[in-house]
Amino acid sequence: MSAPTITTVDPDTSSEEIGAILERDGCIIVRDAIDHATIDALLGDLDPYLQRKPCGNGNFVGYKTKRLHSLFGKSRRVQDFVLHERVLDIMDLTLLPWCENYQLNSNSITAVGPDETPQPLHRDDLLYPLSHPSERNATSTVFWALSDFREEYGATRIIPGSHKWDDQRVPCDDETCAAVMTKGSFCVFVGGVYHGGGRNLTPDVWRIGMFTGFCLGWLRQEQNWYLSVTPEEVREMPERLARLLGFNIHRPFLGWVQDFQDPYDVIRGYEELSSGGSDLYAEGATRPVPGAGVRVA
Ligand SMILES: O=C(O)CCC(=O)C(=O)O
Ligand SMILES: [Fe+2]
Repeated sequence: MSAPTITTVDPDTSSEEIGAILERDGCIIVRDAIDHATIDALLGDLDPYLQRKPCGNGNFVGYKTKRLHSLFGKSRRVQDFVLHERVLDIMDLTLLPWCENYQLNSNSITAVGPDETPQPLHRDDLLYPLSHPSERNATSTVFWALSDFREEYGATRIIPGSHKWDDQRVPCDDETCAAVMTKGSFCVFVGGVYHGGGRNLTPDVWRIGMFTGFCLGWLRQEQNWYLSVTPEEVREMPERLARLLGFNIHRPFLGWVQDFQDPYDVIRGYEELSSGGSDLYAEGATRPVPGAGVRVA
């Protein structure tokens, strides 16, 4: 059997081609998708926090790995990665068939330090009690290389095609391949794909990655953004970002405030637009919303 590989494409590759690769492998690398100046600006903002941050203390989070969360308050550059046009195109492909809108699930730095041991192989959709294989993806993770990802630096290991495995099959290390990619590239893997951080064999190189994970719009998000960003920050950020964080409604009835209002309207102070409640969403509850893929028989 030939060794598995992760297909790498240029950022201008067509969505059709990317979609076909993702359907087959559940993962893909898009090379050189963001410029180094943007990455360096991000890392410059985050560096004081990363310096202070202790390493983890567990098999999954690592012992020589630093994880940094709640990044929106730490750098305005984060949004360039979350709202990256190609990233959102790919989320449209991997999540939009099963929801009306998807949302940000998690957004963290994982900086794998010298001498770190491999993270256990896992599926990111382990958050939810799902069986595999599934006709739909619950999550889709984008993993940005903020430094060069080489195998010996601890590049993420991935098992292409493992989104099609059932829950009995146990992943083995020799089935993985390293997501080798240059700084500025990103790797995408859907929720059912087994992966894990790699072993860092170097005495002095930190492998720095940032995941921007997304999930279906009708699932609970992994990170609670409502307490991670302030209302003032939400008012100042682009509407698309606010909606991705969950200041949004998923029809027919998820996430409304007060009189069935859209939380984005409420946080922007549009309370006076309240209609006093309406049957608009109630009607949606008795029939499927076109395109939403929600079964409400
Ligand atoms: O750091 C990595 O390479 C992968 C991290 C990861 O998969 C996770 O924490 O869920
Ligand atoms: Fe993961």
